[in-house]
Amino acid sequence: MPSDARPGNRREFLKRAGIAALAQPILARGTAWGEAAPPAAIAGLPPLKITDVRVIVTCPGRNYVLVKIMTSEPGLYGVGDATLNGRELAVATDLEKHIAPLLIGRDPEAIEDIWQYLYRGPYWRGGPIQMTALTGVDLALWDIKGKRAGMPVYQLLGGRTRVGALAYTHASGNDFTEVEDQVRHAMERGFQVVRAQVAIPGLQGTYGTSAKPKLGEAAPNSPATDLPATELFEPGPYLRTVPKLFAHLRSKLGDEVELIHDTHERLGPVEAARFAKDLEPYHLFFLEDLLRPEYKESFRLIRQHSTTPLAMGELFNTLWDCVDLIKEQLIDFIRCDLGHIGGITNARKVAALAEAFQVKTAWHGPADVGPAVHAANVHVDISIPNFGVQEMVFFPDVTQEVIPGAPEFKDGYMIVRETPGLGTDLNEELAKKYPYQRAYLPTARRRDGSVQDW
Ligand code: KDG
Ligand code: MG
Repeated sequence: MPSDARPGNRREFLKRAGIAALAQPILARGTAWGEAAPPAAIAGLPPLKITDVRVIVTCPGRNYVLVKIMTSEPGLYGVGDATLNGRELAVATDLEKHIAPLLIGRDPEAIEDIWQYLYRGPYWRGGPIQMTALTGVDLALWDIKGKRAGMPVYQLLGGRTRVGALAYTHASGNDFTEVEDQVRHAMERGFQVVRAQVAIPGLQGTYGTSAKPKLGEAAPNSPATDLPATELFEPGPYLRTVPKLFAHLRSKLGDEVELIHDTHERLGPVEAARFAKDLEPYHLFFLEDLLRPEYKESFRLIRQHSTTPLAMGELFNTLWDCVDLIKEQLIDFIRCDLGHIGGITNARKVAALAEAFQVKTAWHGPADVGPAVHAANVHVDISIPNFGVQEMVFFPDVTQEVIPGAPEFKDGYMIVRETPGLGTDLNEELAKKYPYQRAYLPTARRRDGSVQDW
């Protein structure tokens, strides 16, 4: 029976609203005129209400935004992550000033209803800032639900489909030998899948490598402060260098290790098609994010020319961003960021859509989303049928002290904690010792000074 259909609650609500004559089921949902939905009694447990929403911004190693949702049950709270790299304070303000007041008094068990209310309710929907804020709330609510049920979240999603989530890590270097050494190192640690990036000769700073623009080499509008560094990108040297890297890696490491490369949305359609074709002989696990997210239709051209498996999606914010690429089978892996697409609630829908079209998941898992997102990734990974691979990071000790409970890496797989909820937490007192520090992602330009996607 739907929670709010219970005779007692419904009568009380209608009486309060003074609209007994309009006693239609739709009004009994309780959200009309700003009323919070009446809390439900579930399996003998008393009704639950959200009593407080705390937003914590902290920098244990790097900036993270956390959402802590308190409930009317003593000691029961959930923690979500709402970190958006370089725009942390915009998300924190959205949560504090606009979203928190809407949540007080609501039933935290009604996750889908709250999700819909926060997504469609404000009319001006979507975008990375609002969708990251929504993720923070969504993850905290799933955490509460799991804790209340006494189960890890993956159990609530249908239970296990696999023992762990096949994980990949990053290898990079200033030259091919350095990258090769790092791939070997990752393989020794147990990784079966490794992403490989190399510095491009002649360019200042290369995405995914430690090659940074040298001081004094940065563009004049990029002073050496905590403002963004400027990198230089040219497609020619990039397109010539990367296939040679993979030729080197295959000749030195053989065929068994699975290799990934991230283009970071930098190429035009013909360049991308040629690049995917040039990489074909090296049998990549996938080639990631070839094009800007605005140009999804150009994936048709790439598909016509190459059998290199394609992955796309870390900049997507909605289910609808994914629809065309999936239903036309233009990609092989959908790699949304659970932290920026509205959390577990939306990821499940993306995964189900992908399942229908033979597309697998490869959720984004960088260091700039916090442990709660990484935990959410793995809860979804191990409960869906069409999981592909999971990007992961090893969080530094300081991050793990402030935000404990990130999933663990074991023999090539991510293993989620068996504790109720997401398995992650927040040490609020310790978090205060690490205040926010302004930081930006780098930006990029072409040789002629024009803006290039970073
Ligand atoms: O904030 C930007 C990073 O999340 C992104 O550069 C990482 O592309 C990335 C990846 O695949 O991990
Ligand atoms: Mg990427």
